[in-house]
Amino acid sequence: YREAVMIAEALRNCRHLLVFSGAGVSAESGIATFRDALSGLWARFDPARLATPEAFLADPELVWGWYEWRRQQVLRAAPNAAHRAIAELASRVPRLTLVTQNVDDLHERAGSQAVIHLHGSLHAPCCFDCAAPYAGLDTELSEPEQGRRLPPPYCGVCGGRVRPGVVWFGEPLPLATLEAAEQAAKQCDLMLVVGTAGAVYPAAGLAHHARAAGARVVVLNPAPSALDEVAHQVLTGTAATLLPQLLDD
Ligand code: BV8
Repeated sequence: YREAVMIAEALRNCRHLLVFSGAGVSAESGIATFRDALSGLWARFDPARLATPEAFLADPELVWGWYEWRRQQVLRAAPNAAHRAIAELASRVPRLTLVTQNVDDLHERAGSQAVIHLHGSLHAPCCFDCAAPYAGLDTELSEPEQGRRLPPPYCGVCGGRVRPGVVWFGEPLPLATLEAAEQAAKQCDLMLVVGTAGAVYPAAGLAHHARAAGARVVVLNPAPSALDEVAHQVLTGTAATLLPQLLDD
């Protein structure tokens, strides 16, 4: 508890707060994180192998079905207390930058603005060949619980296959997005690392940049993470429990 009081104190005095979120923030909205076993049709796949351009080219229907099943989960989910607390924090500090690794829109639906999505979004599909945005996704999905293969739609501009608007393993992050995140990491004086295993780069590198630039780095996670070693403080607990507490102190 003393730890939380120390952080509440740091929050009151901070100029620029950087919040860096991972799949753990959406866990309490019922959205499975990468490390939770995949279910149904994809149970036997390794997500890091499925979230690649190679997997999509090898079997577009398997991969597109997986993303549509995940998009349905997001459409059916609601932001939780962690998303709401992060949105509320923006009115408690002079400046807040929110950088997320998540591909859902729960931060936005909780009221956060100008969210930096390092790994893209489930809601922004584009053409695999010409990158033209695809606007034809249904918002009413009826994917079976155990999932199914689905042929991806075709691009209206070039006829290529539509892909999810996410950054796959082996693909570069959008440069401007990454630069904006790295800028915030270097300028912030307090960084909250919430709900991420911190295993994926270059995203996880933001905590190292913030620490090197003199910011106070605090990890919030129920389990040990790869970023505990770069943190000044580690708060053990779930995001939906810990973040609202920071607002109360
Ligand atoms: C690139 C979109 C180069 C897709 C995602 C060896 C060493 C270092 C790096 C590499 C390496 N080999 C390869 C690489 C590079 C690779 C990488 O980092 N691999 C890792 C696995 C080692 N990175 C890349 O490929 C990146 N690109 O490097 O390009 C390049 C440059 C130029 C030209 C060409 C190429 C691209 C990485 C982006 C991948 N896309 N997402 C999709 O979503 O399908 S990453 C994806 O997995 C998620 O976005 C998330 O960030 C990540 C991990 O998922 P999870 O584990 O579920 O989430 P998280 O890590 O957040 O863990 C859950 C956490 O929540 C846990 O800690 C848990 O304790 C906690 N938790 C659970 N419940 C709660 C909770 N916390 C709070 N409250 C709770 N209730």
